[in-house]
Amino acid sequence: MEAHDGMSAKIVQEAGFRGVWASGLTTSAALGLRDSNEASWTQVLDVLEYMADATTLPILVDGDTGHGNFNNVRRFVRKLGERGIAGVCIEDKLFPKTNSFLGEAQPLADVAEFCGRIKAGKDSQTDDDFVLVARVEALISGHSMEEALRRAEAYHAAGADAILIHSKKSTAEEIFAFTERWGNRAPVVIVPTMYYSTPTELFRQAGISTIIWANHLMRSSIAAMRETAQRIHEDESLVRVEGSVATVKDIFRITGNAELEEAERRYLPAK
Ligand code: SPV
Ligand code: MG
Repeated sequence: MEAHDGMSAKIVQEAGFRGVWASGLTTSAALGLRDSNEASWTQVLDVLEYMADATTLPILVDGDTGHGNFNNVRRFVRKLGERGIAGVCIEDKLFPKTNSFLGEAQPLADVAEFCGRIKAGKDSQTDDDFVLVARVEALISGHSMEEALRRAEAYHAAGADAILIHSKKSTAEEIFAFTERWGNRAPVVIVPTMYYSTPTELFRQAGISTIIWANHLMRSSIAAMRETAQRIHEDESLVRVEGSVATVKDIFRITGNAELEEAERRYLPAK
């Protein structure tokens, strides 16, 4: 489940999910930026540090294109390791990236060059359990299923732990066509933002390993924040919003004030 800061990471954990997707789109959006590598990779790391502190869940980071070539991937993966991040997903496009749902026929990375990014990432992990997911953009960019499979195979051979096959179709047909021919050679990850009406059970039956619900906490917070701001602006009063927003007490609870009170009893001199 998507998160974009410490608070949303906590909410993902509270809801019972088993992992956090640190989305590039929504982490950028939370900073008021476009999903075009406008935030520097160190600014992304800073956000990830807050997220990692906020949750005990594994975090899969959207590493975009890896922020450059193999050398940038190496450094990025090392720094993720220092922050206890569980894995990274890199996509076979060029820096600076453009969100997959914008425009048509975005240029793809050369396969051999992208395999170098994958190998460099895997060689730089500091924890044996660190996961590198290789994201295939061939279908999104208008290439054939053969090209998607050729790329997935090459990325798997280069050491990717899983393949994210991305699609912007409104049905999951091409996802199922891919999984049928891929045959679970490596775990498959999907992002059903556009083909959201397909029942999850069908993805399970197709052997898909992981589903990323990629942006829905950001989108729900935009809707909620917009409504609250408009109401307060119109009414010049809090009366209409008080019943529908989270309480201040809830903020104290989520951010762990009870722990701080307990620590104060342990560490501050008794009065
Ligand atoms: C993201 O959440 O930033 C993703 C998924 O990469 S998508 O927006 O579908 O490209
Ligand atoms: Mg992204």
